[in-house]
Amino acid sequence: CITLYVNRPCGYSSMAALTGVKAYYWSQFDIPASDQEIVPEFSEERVLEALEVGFQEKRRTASRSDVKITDVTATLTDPRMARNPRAKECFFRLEATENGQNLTSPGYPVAYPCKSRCQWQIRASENNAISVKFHSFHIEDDCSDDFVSIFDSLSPDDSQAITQCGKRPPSNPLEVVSSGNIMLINFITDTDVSHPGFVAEYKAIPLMNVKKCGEVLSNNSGVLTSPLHPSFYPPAVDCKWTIKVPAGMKVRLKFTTFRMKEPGVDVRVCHKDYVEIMGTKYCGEMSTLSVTSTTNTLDVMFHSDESDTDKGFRAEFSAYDPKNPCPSKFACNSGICIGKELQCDGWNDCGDMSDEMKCKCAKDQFACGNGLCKPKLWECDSVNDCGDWSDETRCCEENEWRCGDGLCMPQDVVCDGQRDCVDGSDEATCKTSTGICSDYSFKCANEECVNKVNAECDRVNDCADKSDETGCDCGTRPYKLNRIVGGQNAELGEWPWQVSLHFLTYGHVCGASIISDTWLLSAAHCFVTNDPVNHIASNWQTYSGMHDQYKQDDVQRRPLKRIISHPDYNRMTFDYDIALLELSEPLKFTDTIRPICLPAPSHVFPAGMSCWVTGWGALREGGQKARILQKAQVKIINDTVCNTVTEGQVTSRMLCSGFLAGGVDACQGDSGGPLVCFEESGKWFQVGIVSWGEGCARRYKPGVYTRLTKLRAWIKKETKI
Ligand code: 4AZ
Repeated sequence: CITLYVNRPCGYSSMAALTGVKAYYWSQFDIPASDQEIVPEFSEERVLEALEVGFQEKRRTASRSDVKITDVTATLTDPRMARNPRAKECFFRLEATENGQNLTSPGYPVAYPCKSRCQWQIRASENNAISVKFHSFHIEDDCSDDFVSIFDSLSPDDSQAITQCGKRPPSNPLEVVSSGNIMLINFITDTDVSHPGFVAEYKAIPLMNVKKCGEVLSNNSGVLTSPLHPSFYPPAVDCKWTIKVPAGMKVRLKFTTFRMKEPGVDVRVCHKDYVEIMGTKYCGEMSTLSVTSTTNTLDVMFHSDESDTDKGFRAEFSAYDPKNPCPSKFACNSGICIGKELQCDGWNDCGDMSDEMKCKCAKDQFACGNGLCKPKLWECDSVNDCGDWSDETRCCEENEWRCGDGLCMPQDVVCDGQRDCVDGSDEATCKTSTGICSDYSFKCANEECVNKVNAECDRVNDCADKSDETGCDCGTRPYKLNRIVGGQNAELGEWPWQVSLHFLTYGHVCGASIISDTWLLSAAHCFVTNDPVNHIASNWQTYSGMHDQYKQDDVQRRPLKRIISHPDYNRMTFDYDIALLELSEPLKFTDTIRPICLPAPSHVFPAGMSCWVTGWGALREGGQKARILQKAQVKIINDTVCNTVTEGQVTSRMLCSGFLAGGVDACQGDSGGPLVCFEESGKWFQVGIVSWGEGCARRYKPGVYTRLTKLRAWIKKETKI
């Protein structure tokens, strides 16, 4: 059988007719799967029939003729919704008032029961909306097992639902607002695994505040935001702002936050929630969005439908003179102004590439097939810098294979069971070929060799003794996180292996990463200096689970017991810039404290791969250290290019990562911290340790990192990890 609900036949019972009260009624029908096609024909007549039975059973004086149905919607629904919430004493009728009150899932914070359904019906008085903020939310990760559905209605109509599962960090709580004075929350549970559940605060807020949005703005500059921003915007809202600047001027609008993401929405169409400007609809998540008007007025429309909502947007507008839009600067088509020197430099500074169009390529630049100019150095570096691969095509002869480091090899080296390219790219996409052992094979504990790239901790048993999948409780982060949250602040729990190292009274000095409950990894140059006090373990404190340098909630502080700097560390060249730190007492792993995976010596991180560097280091060269943990996305740079730009200063224990164009990099104070990459197998691996660089974020001066694959054996020898 399939289960069917008749959703929201908003009927008028005889009582309702007298008092003018609107009733929400929903009914469940089981229909044999073979009769599915009758669902669309589900009629008012059928609903009335079902109601009649109810009237008779309850011996009410009312009859079906007293009921007036105004709307019937019928949808197939999850059969688990049919569980009776009352049976488990899990049914609540709540009255939201202006003072916040809490609702909690049963069994919170220990564990909620399995195979149950709970329901909270929330009502507020007229002219109010209901706001619900989940202060803590941790249920099963898989929404097909357990989920919370929140409805902007009193009946579980899927078209008006927000469905959530998993775990959310306190820095990114789920917040929902109704469009009227009713809301329904359903909680379905199936798994046997225990999870704590949730606590949410619900309250009534004046509907006027919820619906208030849009106005005529006639200042020369200002800000506009989606309703209730930075909280989630309410469903079913339409707003319009008209920005009007003096005649002859134009409007520039720059979004500093933009998050209107909904599952199943094509961002090219935006058929659900969107912002519409000059006939274009915008939705999804964007880090850079700027628009300019064609006249002195600009209309901004905002629309949210009945289902999922999000944080919305914040945008700054300003008037500008179209005759001179960017005094002494370059005017991008996107409306922003950038320094003149950034034009035609191979780097997309405008965000819409307009600074890189119609350029005459200089002598040291490569002319891409699509008209862009890129530095010659970027040609054949395995990164698609032009966007059309034209900088990466004419690099080897036709019958040759090009390795990730740019070297050309005969085609037959591909998948011959041996790594001919230094980075293993010739074997990267081949099926496993066991047996043959080379420097680049993964070596199982029983000495067997696996010639599959990145075989360790990829959730597949490649070694007969399964040693490639042992010690793999690492490189995962428990919280559900958003990718871009504006700025580069990390979210709480996003990098649970990051550690802050404090020295004597100096505060944060270096970063480190957690590799086990008693060992951290950092850079030797943090400890081996002119002053021997730096190498005394008791002068250091380690802070794990830290996010904000000024806050210590849920932070675990551990003094150091021992510092092991690499014996070959060279203070002149920074070669072997690695140190192991033993903690005086083991860490207790939590949601915000977890180890990172270490790569096997054979692990391949190909050039061009996007990875992340994190730390509380300086926000720019010579600048102040960050208070909130920072994250930056950087690319692994090809070794030949790395060697060229560092004028031969890199050794095989080093690798470059960043952007040759500059702009994103590690800086002073990030040293010792991790450079991590996410592998398709679902785990994060540490590829490098922040080591050195010429300044920070300078052009052609990427960050240099200690290459962990080369030092993996030393780590194992010292720690047994
Ligand atoms: C430092 O002084 C440092 N741009 C760390 C990283 C980089 C530069 C300096 C890379 O700790």
